[in-house]
Amino acid sequence: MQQLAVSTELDYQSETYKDAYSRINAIVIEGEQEAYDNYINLASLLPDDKEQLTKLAKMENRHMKGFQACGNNLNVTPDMEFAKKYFNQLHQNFQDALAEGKVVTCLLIQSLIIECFAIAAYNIYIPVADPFARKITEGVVKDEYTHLNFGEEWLKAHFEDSKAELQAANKQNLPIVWKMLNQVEKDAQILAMEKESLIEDFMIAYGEALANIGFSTGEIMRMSAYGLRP
Ligand code: Y39
Ligand code: FE
Ligand code: FE
Ligand code: FE
Repeated sequence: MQQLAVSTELDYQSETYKDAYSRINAIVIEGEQEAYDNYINLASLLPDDKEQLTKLAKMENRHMKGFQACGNNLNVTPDMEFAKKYFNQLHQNFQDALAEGKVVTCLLIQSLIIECFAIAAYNIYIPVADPFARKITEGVVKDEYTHLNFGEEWLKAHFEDSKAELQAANKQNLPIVWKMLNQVEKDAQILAMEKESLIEDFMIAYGEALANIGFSTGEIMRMSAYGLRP
C-alpha cells in the first residue's frame, strides 16, 4: 500500500540508498552469521535434535551468502564493524545463557526473538527491495518460519518447565529489540521500511509464537509490554 507507492520512487543506485544499505545489509549478514553460530551451539545443548539444528544452521549460512550477494549486486560494501556492535547485547546474553546451559533462554533469544525480528524485517523489505534482493529474500523468509517453528515446538513440549525462564528471558531481551529497531529507524526509512510496520509485524509473529507455546492472552500482553514501546 503505502510501501508500494514509495517503492516506485526508490533509486537503488543513489548514494543515499547505498549508504543506508551498507548498514542494513551488514546487520542482516551479521545476523545470519550469528544465527548460524547460535544453532550450532544449540545443537551441543540438545544432542537429540542435533541433526535438525545442524540443518537449520546450514540454512542460516546460505542466507548469509544470499545477502552478501545482494550487497555485491548494488556495489555496496557492508559495514560489518557497525553490525557486530549492533548485535553485541543479544550476542552476549546468548553466550551467557549458553555458558550456563540455559537452553530455554538460548531458544527464546534465537528461535523466538531473532527469528521474529527477521520475519518482520524480511516481509516488510520484500515489496520495496530491488528485484535481485527480492527474489533472495522471498526464499529466505520461508526458512525463517521453519526456524521459528522449531523453537515453538520445543518450548511447547517443555512448557511447564520452561515458563518461568521464558518470562525472565523475555523481560531481559525484548527491550533490546526495541533499542535495535530505534537505532536503524532512519536507515530503514530510506529503504522504504517503516518502523511502525516492523513493530506491528514483529508483535504479531511474536505474540502468535507465545500463544502456540501455551501462554494465555493475559500473559502474552504482560510479556509484550516489556520493551516494544517508546
Ligand atoms: O534467523 C535469522 O536468520 C536471523 C538472523 C536474521 C536476523 C536478521 C535481523 C534483521 C534486522 C534488520 C533490521 C532492518 C530494519
Ligand atoms: Fe536466516
Ligand atoms: Fe533463522
Ligand atoms: Fe516513520
